[in-house]
Amino acid sequence: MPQTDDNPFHVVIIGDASVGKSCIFLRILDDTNFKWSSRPRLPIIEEYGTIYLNFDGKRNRFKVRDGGSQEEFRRTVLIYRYFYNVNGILLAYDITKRKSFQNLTEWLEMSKAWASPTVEYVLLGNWCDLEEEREVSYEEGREFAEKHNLIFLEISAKTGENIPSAMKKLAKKMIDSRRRQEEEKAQKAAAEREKMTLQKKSQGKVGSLRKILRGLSEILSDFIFVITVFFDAVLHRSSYDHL
Ligand SMILES: Nc1nc2c(ncn2[C@@H]2O[C@H](COP(=O)(O)OP(=O)(O)OP(=O)(O)O)[C@@H](O)[C@H]2O)c(=O)[nH]1
Ligand SMILES: [Mg+2]
Repeated sequence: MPQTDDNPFHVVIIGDASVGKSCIFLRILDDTNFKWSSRPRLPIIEEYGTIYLNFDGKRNRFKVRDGGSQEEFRRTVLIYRYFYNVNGILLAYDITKRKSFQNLTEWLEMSKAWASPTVEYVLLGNWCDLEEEREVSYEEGREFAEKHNLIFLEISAKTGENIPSAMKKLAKKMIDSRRRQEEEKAQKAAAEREKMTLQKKSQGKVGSLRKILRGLSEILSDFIFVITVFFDAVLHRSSYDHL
């Protein structure tokens, strides 16, 4: 079995009420055993689940959270809890409800305000099984995603279409982003180490120059002392000679 990465990735699913967040969440956790029901899911306030996905011979752990109905927190500072420590965001709207698409800008702004600047996104146009009730075209979703640099997929929590693929795409982005951050950190640390070594070396050079100067000044003062004694002796002798 591949080695498991100890450091999990945190993912949160956000979007307007009833866009299908809880269904998407349950499908991500266990797509094969997911039981479809047309009844609304119980409003989950905050629910966590863990999944494992393998990439490049490594088993990666993902802690996924159903963002729940954040209405009561949305305009309060408590919203920070939804984005705290989050590496990836699944931002969902309902293609049969234009309002949920229009609210994406607000969700994006809110998440950017509270989440880490390195957070990765996948935009999900849910309910794509209901083509006849579509209010938001695929093109509109794609344009929004392109404008905000997000990966975009239309999905259906009912049929399961594209949901595992959406999670895999987000996972890959988060893994690449973490790798980049670790590489940048390692490069910074190496540059810092090099700077310290250079500083030590130049301090060493200045130190040995100081030692040489100190030695020279000692020799010079010894020399002056000898000269002074010599002339002193010569002068004294000439004054004794007088007597
Ligand atoms: N046809 C269809 N119905 C869906 C889809 N996704 C969700 N639904 C329906 O929408 C209802 C609400 O879905 P939830 O997953 O509870 O939505 P939510 O975003 O979690 O809602 P809140 O937690 O109340 O904000 C479900 O019971 C389904 O009946 C979908 O892709 N297609
Ligand atoms: Mg829900």
